[in-house]
Amino acid sequence: MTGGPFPLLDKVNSPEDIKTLSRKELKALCAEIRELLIDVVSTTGGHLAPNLGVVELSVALHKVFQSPRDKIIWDVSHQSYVHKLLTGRRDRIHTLRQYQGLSGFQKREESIHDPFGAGHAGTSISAALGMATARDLNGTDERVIAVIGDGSMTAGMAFEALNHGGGTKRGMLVVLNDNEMSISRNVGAVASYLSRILTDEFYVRVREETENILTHIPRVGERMLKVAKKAEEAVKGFITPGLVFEELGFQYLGPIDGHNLDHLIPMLENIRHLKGPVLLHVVTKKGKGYTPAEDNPVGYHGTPKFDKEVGVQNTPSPLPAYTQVFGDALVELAAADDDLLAITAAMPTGTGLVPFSKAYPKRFFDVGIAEQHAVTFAAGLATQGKRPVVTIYSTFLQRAYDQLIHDVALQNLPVVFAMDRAGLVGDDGPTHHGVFDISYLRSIPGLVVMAPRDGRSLRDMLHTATRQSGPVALRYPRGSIPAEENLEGFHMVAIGKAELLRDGADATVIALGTMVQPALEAAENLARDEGLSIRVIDARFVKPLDREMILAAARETGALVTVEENALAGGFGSAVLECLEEAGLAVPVRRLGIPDRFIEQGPQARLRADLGLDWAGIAEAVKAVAGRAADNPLRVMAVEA
Ligand SMILES: Cc1ncc(C[n+]2csc(CCOP(=O)(O)OP(=O)(O)O)c2C)c(N)n1
Repeated sequence: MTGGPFPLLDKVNSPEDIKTLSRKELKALCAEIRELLIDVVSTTGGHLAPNLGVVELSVALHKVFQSPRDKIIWDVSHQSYVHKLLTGRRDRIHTLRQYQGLSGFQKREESIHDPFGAGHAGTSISAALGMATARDLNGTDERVIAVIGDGSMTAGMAFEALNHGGGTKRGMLVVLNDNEMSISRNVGAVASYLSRILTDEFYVRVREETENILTHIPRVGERMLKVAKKAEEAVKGFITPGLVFEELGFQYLGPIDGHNLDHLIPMLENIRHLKGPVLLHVVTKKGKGYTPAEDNPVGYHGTPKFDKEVGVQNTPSPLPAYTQVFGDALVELAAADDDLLAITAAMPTGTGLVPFSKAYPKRFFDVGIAEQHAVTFAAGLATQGKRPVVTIYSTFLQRAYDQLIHDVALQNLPVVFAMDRAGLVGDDGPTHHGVFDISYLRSIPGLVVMAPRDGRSLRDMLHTATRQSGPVALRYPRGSIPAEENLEGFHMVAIGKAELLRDGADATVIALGTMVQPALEAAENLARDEGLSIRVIDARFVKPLDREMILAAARETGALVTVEENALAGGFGSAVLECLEEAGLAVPVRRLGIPDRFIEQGPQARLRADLGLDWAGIAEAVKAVAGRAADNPLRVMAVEA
């Protein structure tokens, strides 16, 4: 790694080490941290812009509070890299998001300074309130701090927690890190409200005066602060910028400049002594200090490796990503169907909806980080004859499980769930792997669940999904389609029909989605190297299952291997076993998929290989069952018949 030197950072092994640094040294430390962040993330990839935005805030929090005794909880925690640097993880920072390296998020197993793990948004205030409540029950006096971005503040859970916290009056600090951005520009009424606080001329004046009052009194006790607060209220009259939070029972302070240590530190020192719930509104700039990131905060929210001198380059990959194939297909389908709508929960870029949002702005809805609302909003639209496509990462749809069952499926509403990032996602790790959706969807009556094996089938499945009279979910992975394909036109796919891709007599591999390609390669290799004749079926549907083709394969080849990029518990292979059991067929079956544990971070190919989800792993499993198939009386009967 280049860059540096980092004379101050080199001496920081724990938050204690920054307590003695002068304000001047702390500012120099911030500059070193910025340089190191750019260095590291340019080689590892990761959430650069959010972290550059919280350098001073992280330093100020650790200067003032006593971690790990005091609990600092970062919402989502994609912006916890600076916190990691200050809490003894500097020597491993180059392993960030790498296989067996530091997580890109807070993680309890990783450090005593990480009191709560995350990856999904909107959980920090609830967790903080839980800790504050436990503290009060225990009769101890540690502080609890939740740092939440304005984007994550659009999550319903954040408001549920504010509502509860404001009512309980327990001591906790919520730092609202407001950079006016979610991943994309933040949306909704709260975003407009916060933005009014920042830009309205009156509020700007108030802010300046508030900052003066609150940051220029030397270390004050609560009584002094109350006086200051009174003065502040007098300045503001009836209109206080944080009225909404005040009404929810939080003492609102700010907004203050989150890049100014001379304001941040005294402010935190003062409010440390306050009792009850406090919300400090801090204003920061995403990407602060690195021009390419300041200019393109969306691109640098989460970035692949890049050349730090020139910034991120968009090197077109030879094959399009599934996300892009989906986004393009949706735009095409929308041209022929005025009722087709697209909904995202704060992920227009990640889900490939930007072209749709440009082509059909009135039919595109970014609802904020509000997956539950997204699903029921879609249900409402569907009752009125609209065709909503909820475009969502598999892992985030977990948030809306009851909405899926209670609001969509139970009423048999034609909502399409386009689930991106299904399967192992790679460097984001266990919080983001989309490996549960088959299990959690398969038990819902009336829901069609399918998975394309390539770009062509993704287009056809999407087209088919938008023409059903009930709910449909389709899952597709992170990454590129497997080969160059003809991506023109659309064809209907027969619901519940699998596809026979290769005939064979010694055993059958029934694969789904991403696993079809390696299954074909396994069959190819087994034919060449072992002389085995392996049947390969693309299941296409998890529900309804093509029982006919599966039972025929069991009878005719005598042994089955199922392969899926989903939890084995309750997954596709389980569905096949149930199908055999219902038919009274007993044949050797091997199920390949995700075992009953959380899967670490790492390159997708590596993780798949470790789990036997590549052609070699499939071939192994096939060899193990094919031998047993030969002795299976069922198969003998089938062959004789
Ligand atoms: C439940 C959930 N939905 C979506 C995401 C994807 N996501 C990660 S960070 C982020 C934006 C967060 O914005 P904000 O809280 O303002 O933090 P910033 O990056 O701007 O500092 C989103 C939408 C997520 N992590 N969790």
